[in-house]
Order: sequence, then C-alpha cells, then structure tokens
Amino acid sequence: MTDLIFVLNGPNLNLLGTREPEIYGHDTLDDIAAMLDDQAREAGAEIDFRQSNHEGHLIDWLHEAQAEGAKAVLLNAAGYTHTSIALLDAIKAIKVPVFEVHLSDPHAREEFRHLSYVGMGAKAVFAGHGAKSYQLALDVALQV
Ligand code: CA2
Repeated sequence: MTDLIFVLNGPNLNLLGTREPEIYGHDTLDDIAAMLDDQAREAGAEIDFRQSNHEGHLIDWLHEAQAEGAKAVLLNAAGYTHTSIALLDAIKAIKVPVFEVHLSDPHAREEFRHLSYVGMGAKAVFAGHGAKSYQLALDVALQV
C-alpha cells in the first residue's frame, strides 16, 4: 500500500508569500504543497496537504489521519502551537507520529513563541529553514 502522509497547516498560513517574507520566505503554501508532492511521489508515497484557520479542523484531521492509516503527520499549527492543549491532547490520542514543522525558528523570536504544546507530543521538530523545514520533516517521516 502507498504510504500516506498528512501535512496540516494552521491559521494564517493561507497568506504565506504575501507578507513578512523576511520571516517566512517567499514561497506560497501552494508552492510548498507542490514541492512536497514531488518529493513524496519520488519516494512512492502520497501527501494529503491541508490548511485551516480553525483549531477544531486541525483536531478532526489528526483523528482522520489515524482513521485513514496515515504513516505520519507533518503539523505546522502556526499560532495554535503555543496555545492549544486541545491539539496536544489530539496528538497524544493518536498512534500516528506527528512531526512539528515551522518556517521560522520560534526559539529565535519572541518569548511567547518559545512554549510549544505541539512539541510536547511531537516526535521531532523541524524549524527555521523556511519551506525546507517541511522537506526535511517529510524526508524523516518517510523513513519512520
Ligand atoms: O514559523 C512558523 O511556521 C510559525 O508556525 C508561523 C506562525 C507563528 O505563529 C509561529 O510562531 C511560527 C504564524 C503563521 C502566520 O502566517 C503568515 C503568513 C503570511 C504572512 C504573515 C503571517
């Protein structure tokens, strides 16, 4: 069976490429989806790439990843990374490994970004490399 990787993106990431390129880079979310699609296809895998501005959607999708038998989830929960115990609970509630992804390096930014609830449940964290953070995470996720 083809390996399936869910790639879930949180609030405001739909605006990527339109503002603050010095922090988040010039790639749009569609650019990142296309890169990951190619990378997954070359490895004989498949990605399911989604974005939502709503916390509950991200939680439902984590449950869905488990129900669909996904091999791994790459999760950039954006601002919810630093606030959401509900997302942490969802990560802990599924057996699918979750990899935390960030374009920027939250630890090199404001203090309030240093706390990550997602990180408390994630298998590993990839941050600070722009779109490449997703590619590095996918590379590792495909090997678990
Ligand atoms: O660096 C990341 O990937 C973040 O998850 C991005 C979040 C931020 O709250 C996290 O601390 C780190 C913010 C996403 C906002 O997305 C934007 C996209 C385009 C323009 C402005 C913001």
